[in-house]
Amino acid sequence: MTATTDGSAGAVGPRAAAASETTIASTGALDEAAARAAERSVDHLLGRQDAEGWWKGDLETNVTMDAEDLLLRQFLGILDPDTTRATALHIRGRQRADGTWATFYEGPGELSATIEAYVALRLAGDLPDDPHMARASAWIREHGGIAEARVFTRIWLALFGWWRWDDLPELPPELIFLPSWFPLNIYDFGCWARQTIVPLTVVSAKRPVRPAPFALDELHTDPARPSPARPLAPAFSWDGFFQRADKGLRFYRKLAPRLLRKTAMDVAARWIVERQENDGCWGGIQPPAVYSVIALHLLGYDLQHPVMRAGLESLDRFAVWREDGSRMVEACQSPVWDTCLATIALADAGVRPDHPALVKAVDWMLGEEILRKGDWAVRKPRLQPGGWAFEFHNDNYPDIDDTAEVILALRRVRHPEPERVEAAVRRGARWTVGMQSRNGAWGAFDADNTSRLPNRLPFCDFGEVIDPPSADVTAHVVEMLAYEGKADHPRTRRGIDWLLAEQEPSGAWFGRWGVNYVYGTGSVVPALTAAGIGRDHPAIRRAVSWLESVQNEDGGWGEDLRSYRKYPGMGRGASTASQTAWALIALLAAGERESASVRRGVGWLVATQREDGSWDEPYFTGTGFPWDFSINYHLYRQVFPLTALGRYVNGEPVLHGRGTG
Ligand code: R01
Repeated sequence: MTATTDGSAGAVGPRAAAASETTIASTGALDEAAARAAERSVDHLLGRQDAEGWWKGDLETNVTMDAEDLLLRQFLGILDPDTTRATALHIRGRQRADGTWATFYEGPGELSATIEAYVALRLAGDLPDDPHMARASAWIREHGGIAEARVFTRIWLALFGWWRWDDLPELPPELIFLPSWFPLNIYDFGCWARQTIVPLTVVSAKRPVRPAPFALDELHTDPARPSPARPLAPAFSWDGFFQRADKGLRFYRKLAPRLLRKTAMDVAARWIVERQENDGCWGGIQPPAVYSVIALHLLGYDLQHPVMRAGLESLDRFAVWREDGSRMVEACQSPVWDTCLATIALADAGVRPDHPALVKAVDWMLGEEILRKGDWAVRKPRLQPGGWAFEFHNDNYPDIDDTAEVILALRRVRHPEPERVEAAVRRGARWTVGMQSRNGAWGAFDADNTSRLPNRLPFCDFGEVIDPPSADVTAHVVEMLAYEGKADHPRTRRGIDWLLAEQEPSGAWFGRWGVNYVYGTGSVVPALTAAGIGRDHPAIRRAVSWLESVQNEDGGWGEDLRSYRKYPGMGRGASTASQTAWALIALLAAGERESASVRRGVGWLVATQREDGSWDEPYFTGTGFPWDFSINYHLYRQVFPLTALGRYVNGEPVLHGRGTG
């Protein structure tokens, strides 16, 4: 359990408006104010480094994490009053006036999250007639009730008999037998979905029901008929095909040879146990850990088994206990990502390359290097390991985004053992290049994870389940290779060509792992210019025009998650510190330092900084899955503004390692 280190309340609007008046008086005054703001931000960030050398901000998602944590504990019979009370306090605090819960700040009410939160509060003892509960259940019924919720939600309810297993899509454990060349084998799923689905095949084959402590009739539109039949899609559409396949699998379920099914579940159990991390978790993320614990439990692992004990203890470590007595469950933890971004930001701000804090950060990052193969080797069996994951413990799933940014960070520090750094960078860069997909770009965890079939499964009605190359990850790799002096390498050129082809007609790039076009564009422009694409190249000019066209009146930039849903939302939303910083980082890379747009943006950052050198950011600017799963990374509001201000004050990054630009 960790204590929270930051608050996140409050809006920045009024102060932002004041900014435009004060900052623009003269360039000299703005430059001075920016330098002072950067200094304050450096002090703030240095003060938040852990003694071991890492940084980590809270990773805030939504109340389904908290609700599922309680449901898991209820299912296993280990729910304790303290956890229940503190979790309920957090969930109640996130409910909105209309009775709903959203999956991001100021987002619309979301049916599945609202159902899960409601059920968790009932577990905590809140009554259906309590006003806040009645508001929620009325809203749920108006929106179709449990029948309209996502598959995950209905699985959770089926575990307690609140939903029928028969009314869920089949997910046969025999899936584990499909070889990696066969369509729809588990390696066609993105690693986060793969780790979730394998244990869920066991759960859905076992169909356990543990008696619920109360009924949930109030969440069905019609308690007598809980599952209206849905019409089938045409037979020769993909949806129609998979709907009929699902019916076929129901039939198969009754005939499945006992031994085959048992063997499949044994193989799945071994697959799961082999992937448990040293700290007891799975993949460093909460959902696979939750489902793995349930699956193994159903296969006879009792709660005292070392695998189970370690798994349950790891789940406790996802909880953040806050000063107000509430408890928030993180979906995962971001120490490697936060540490490389903080290192880059401090270096951008002019902190000495041999500053003890930076050397310590590098020491810690070097210790996190992953030197064994993981699931990625299924697609790249001859590639040698060497890379970084996002979390403390996730050796099986290093990712390309973290590896690229860690290398960029390592190169900014003068470490007393340069050969050690050099060797780690070489391994990481070679692994990254080896993970390039056939189209010349990079996904986050795997090469060529591009099959569209997983998305078609009736089971997969939530989130992204594949990991195709994206512009943001590809940009980070291109930027890293450019700083390694490899801008002209044919592999880098293919990445650059892919990026140029991927630019939208508007001039922006899509943001897969950050919200949204501001993140994509903020990632790609600095990469292209680092790789030698001229500042007057049409692609760069179009990106600059687009960024300027979406700048807010107050001088900042903001983009709402609705941009993932409808076109006019592109680049539009209340100004935030991280998104303003991304736009500025791109504009500075494009040579726009002296433009009015940059000065207004810098002015916004200066004016919205708090006394202690930090920024506030209630809005979610991180993306787990576009629209469905959003992340508020609590350190984004500190590291990205510092990089932007640092580059405004000191110019573009200067390397202290071997690489030449
Ligand atoms: C989840 C889930 O909770 C989850 C949690 C974290 C991630 C993926 C990638 C990265 C790394 C970090 C976190 N970088 C590429 C991002 C850099 C900015 C994904 C998912 C929810 C539902 C299901 C995540 Br189903 C499975 C997992």
